[in-house]
Amino acid sequence: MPPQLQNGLNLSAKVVQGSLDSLPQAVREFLENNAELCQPDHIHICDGSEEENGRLLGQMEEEGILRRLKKYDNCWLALTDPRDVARIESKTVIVTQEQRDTVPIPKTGLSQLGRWMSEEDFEKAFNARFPGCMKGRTMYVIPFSMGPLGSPLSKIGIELTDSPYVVASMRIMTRMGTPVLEALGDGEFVKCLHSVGCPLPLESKCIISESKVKIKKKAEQQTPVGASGTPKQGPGALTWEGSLFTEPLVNNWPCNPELTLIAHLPDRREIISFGSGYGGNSLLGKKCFALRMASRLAKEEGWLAEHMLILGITNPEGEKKYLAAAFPSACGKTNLAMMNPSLPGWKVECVGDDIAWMKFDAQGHLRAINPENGFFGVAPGTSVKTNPNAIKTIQKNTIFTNVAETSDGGVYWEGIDEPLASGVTITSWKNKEWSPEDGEPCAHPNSRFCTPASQCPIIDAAWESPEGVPIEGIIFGGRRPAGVPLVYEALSWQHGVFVGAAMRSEATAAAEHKGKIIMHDPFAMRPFFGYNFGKYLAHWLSMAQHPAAKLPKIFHVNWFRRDKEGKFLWPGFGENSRVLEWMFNRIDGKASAKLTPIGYIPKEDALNLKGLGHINVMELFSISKEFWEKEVEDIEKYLEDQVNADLPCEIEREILALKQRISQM
Ligand code: TSX
Ligand code: MN
Repeated sequence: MPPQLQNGLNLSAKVVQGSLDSLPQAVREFLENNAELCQPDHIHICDGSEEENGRLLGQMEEEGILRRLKKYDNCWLALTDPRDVARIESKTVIVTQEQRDTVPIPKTGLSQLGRWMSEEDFEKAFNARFPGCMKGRTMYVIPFSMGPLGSPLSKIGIELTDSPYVVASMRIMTRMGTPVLEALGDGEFVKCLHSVGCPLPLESKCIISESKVKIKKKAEQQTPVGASGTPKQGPGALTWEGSLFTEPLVNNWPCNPELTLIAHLPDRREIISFGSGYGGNSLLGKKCFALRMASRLAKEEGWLAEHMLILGITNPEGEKKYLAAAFPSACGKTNLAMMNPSLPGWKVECVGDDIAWMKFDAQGHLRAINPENGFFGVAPGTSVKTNPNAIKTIQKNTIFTNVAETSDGGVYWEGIDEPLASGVTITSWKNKEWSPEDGEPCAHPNSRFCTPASQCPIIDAAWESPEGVPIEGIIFGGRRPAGVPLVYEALSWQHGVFVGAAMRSEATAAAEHKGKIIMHDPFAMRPFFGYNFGKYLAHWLSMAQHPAAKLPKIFHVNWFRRDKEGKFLWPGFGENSRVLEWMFNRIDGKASAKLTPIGYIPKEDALNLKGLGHINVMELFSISKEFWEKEVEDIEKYLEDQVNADLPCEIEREILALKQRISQM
């Protein structure tokens, strides 16, 4: 049968691996419909095998997409187009019938809690991008499981992509291949479609047929995909024909920054990503599925999908507990997840460093799985001192992106804290000879390692347990140079939910500001909410209504408080085990606490400081009336403005109660 007539569809693509007949019917239909639309030359159904992976890596090496790092075993370096280095919030949308299903309508200005696109605008944007977008390329079919295969807490997705980099990365970050299709059977799956948006041959770039001038203008304006939808320019005017713009690829990294769009359609269980190969935009199992889509599913199904690490901690008596922790960026979440405790006899083991799916079981235990299979971690700052377990993890089978390369085939980045052997030179992420005097970083600040979780020396024995691990404590945190004590414990579940909603952290401001500012990042989920944050808060509060729920204790930590000279008051890293010890004992009812207006803090001597040298405990734990008056006011303003009519009254009550307690200081 000629390929065009397969299944009666106008399918011109040739299946080069796997067979359509072996696919579950719904997967086959999903694939055929999109192959017809995107018109790839080839279709490759991924089996997930070692051989397949080896072939893809070799092929990418030949095409100059990857370089082998000869200093290590099966490690690779990808350098991206410098325009495609990070997630782009302004081009990430959730499509629902009603705007309010996606975001609360703010009192003033724009919502910072997500971006809505109407179904009509999405339809236009989709049709302007996908027809013919994979011409000359191979469409890979990636069956993947988020969570251990077969776990009742796991979910399956199928990603169609024209990027072999995505295939190799998804193989690390998820359980991928034929066993997933077998587990799927006729079950439900999330439909994921991804294209780099660069059909071949390259001279047929996407153009706007009206006039050259208009396109240029549009590109200069950098029109974001506004809350109101697509740019004014009717997307119907876009076509793939012609060859007005012949832009050579940068670093052999295909992407289409002008047309980048990452869309979530929760009602249809679909994720659609165009124009970017960068991990957060293209590895659709991670942020798109495991956080945005999953948080919506979790609300419907009565569980929690959270931006949290999971760790196991064992005391010298051999008793073990699991904790989950949410931190905004630049707080060292991966470092905590893989920490070596300084306290003698204590052990920390890693279940996951980024995402937790949690559900109360029939006994009322909050059971958590890590839906991922690898770590996609920020490289700069990772060193033998800050995270020895991560350094050991990435020695083999790892894909690095946008780090620098040493002339002996190793990796390099800011804060790697490794001396360079004499004569060894560095090539920066921009593929140029680099020296420290250049004034530019050698690695991109958002450069990454993508590495198998199984290689982590302290991976927890139960990290793939299908029933999940029992979470007894939840930690929120932030990078707060002033005002916020090292640790405090919430007064109740409701108060803990408020503490999550009130999370703030020091962040590098947008280019126009310069310097650091304290940003709101509720639950460390601000860019990842899959639905209205007000409804998300109500969902968290509703967990207390679960008939059998043994609610975990909720804590807030701040490793980053500074003294008047700007010095950190707390040594952090392995010494954070002292804070975890206090939490551990609080959960067991064995550690004493002092009630303050913001929550419980360790009572005199309850925090183990043995062998630490001088710590200014007074300053580390001081709670100033002046600071907290301002803090609660800022939080109230933010929540009233951003969550507005959708702010649950329980949270309003927590704000008032906190104000009251502070006023009585
Ligand atoms: O990851 C960090 N953690 C958590 C570790 C388990 N970092 C790095 C943050 C950047 C991602 C930290 N930085 C931590 C921390 O607890 N604390 C600090 C601040 C700090 C930095 C350097 C020192 C101390 C504190 N150095 C000395 O005291 C010598
Ligand atoms: Mn993350």
